[in-house]
Amino acid sequence: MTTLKEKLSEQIPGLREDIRALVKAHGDKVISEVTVAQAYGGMRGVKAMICDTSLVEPDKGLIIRGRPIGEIADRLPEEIFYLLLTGDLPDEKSKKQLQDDLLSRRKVPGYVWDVMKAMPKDSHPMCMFDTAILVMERDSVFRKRYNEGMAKTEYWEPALEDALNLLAKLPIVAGGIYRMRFGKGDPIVPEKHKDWGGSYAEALGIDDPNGEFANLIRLYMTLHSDHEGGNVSANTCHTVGSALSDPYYAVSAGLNGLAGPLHGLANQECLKFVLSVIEKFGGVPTQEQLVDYAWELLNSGRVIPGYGHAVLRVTDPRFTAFLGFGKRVCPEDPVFKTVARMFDYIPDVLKEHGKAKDPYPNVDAGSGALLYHFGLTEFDYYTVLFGVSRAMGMLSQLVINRALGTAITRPKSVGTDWIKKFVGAA
Ligand code: NMX
Ligand code: MLT
Repeated sequence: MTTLKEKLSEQIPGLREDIRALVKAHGDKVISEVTVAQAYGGMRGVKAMICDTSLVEPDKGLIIRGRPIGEIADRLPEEIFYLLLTGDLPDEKSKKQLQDDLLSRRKVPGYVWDVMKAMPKDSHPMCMFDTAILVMERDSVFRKRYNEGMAKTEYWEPALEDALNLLAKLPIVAGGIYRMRFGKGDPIVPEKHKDWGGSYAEALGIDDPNGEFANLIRLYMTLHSDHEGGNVSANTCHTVGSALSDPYYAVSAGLNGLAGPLHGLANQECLKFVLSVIEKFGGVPTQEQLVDYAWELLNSGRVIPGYGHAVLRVTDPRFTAFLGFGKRVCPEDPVFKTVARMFDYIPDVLKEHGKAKDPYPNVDAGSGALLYHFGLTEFDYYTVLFGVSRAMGMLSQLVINRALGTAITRPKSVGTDWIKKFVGAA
């Protein structure tokens, strides 16, 4: 049995030396160049940051520490967290130790609930979630130790403490926000499930007679855990953390980015779209109805939520995993059937439209239909689920960055006048 901390303590000196030697020997090699279009276009494709937890291959999708997500989708999310951090899946004893550790840290301070109750009743659940994380910042071990004075080589240890404390509390906080915001009752302290994902399912308080809802939440947590370093939430978290702002500040900041409709909020937008289609046509739409409606949306200058990706050029394997779950658990559900039908026809519409570089579904295209099937119908909440899971990726990247002494992020910006002069434009 090796605890996360023991394993990291063993690995970190070697990793530091490895990178030091790599930069010393090859620091002047060019790995990327930037065109004017990329500078104006969200830096798409520019290789200018390091992330060792996972990689997104355009033709394969998410690969966590060398393992394609489709091959590890049945693993518990806490196993994935261990994998993200260390590069290995935990053995049974190490997994149990991590689960027990998280259980022992999960008590949510009472002031969090006071703040949540004081927020306007129509606050977006993501705003509540990000705020809850931010108010817990007062408990940051990293900030306390930094103020006391610690060596750079020690940064990762309190960062890991914060990561474990935060991760342990997130399912309870997020479950409580769901219940509070949508009038479901007081927050629940889970008793039945001892694993992290199962505890979250229980904290939501959704009726789960055969355990499939808990299975869905476990799968959801595993699939959304990480997506390399350049996506908006990870990149934001990375930048904020690089200033040595503690993990509470950094994760809350990253999640504010996840709350945008082009990023994590696409899951709520997608279900809204699916439901609007069903309402418009009085049931699961035919191919013709679906295609016409998609064109109507595109012609009015709107995006089809859940489709397209900045990196992927194939069907997102995370979508495929959700589709497989739906086929097994609720193949006849009209909302799920509509999602599956969209998958049959929307890619061709987007290809014909010709704008989106990736006409295929991403992770957000199918997840909402499954949550809806189990009675989690308040789709304003869906991005919080994404956020609880993505905290695993952001936190593991943060801990590794503090261990490796990653520099403060500070790229150079230039103005449009500079670009014009540079390219010789009039
Ligand atoms: N529907 C309609 N148009 C689209 C779509 C789509 N699903 N995807 C891309 N386009 C358009 C895009 O708006 C852009 O138009 P314009 O030239 O007028 O600005 C053009 O196609 C080229 O964009 P791409 O280079 O293909 O995409 P980009 O890398 O800029 O953006 C997304 C990627 C994911 C932001 C984009 O595909 C999108 O807006 N998708 C819908 C929202 C969504 O599902 N987001 C979730 C992403 C996953 N996540 O969980 O974060
Ligand atoms: C993600 O999971 O973060 C999204 O697919 C967006 C991205 O990778 O850019």
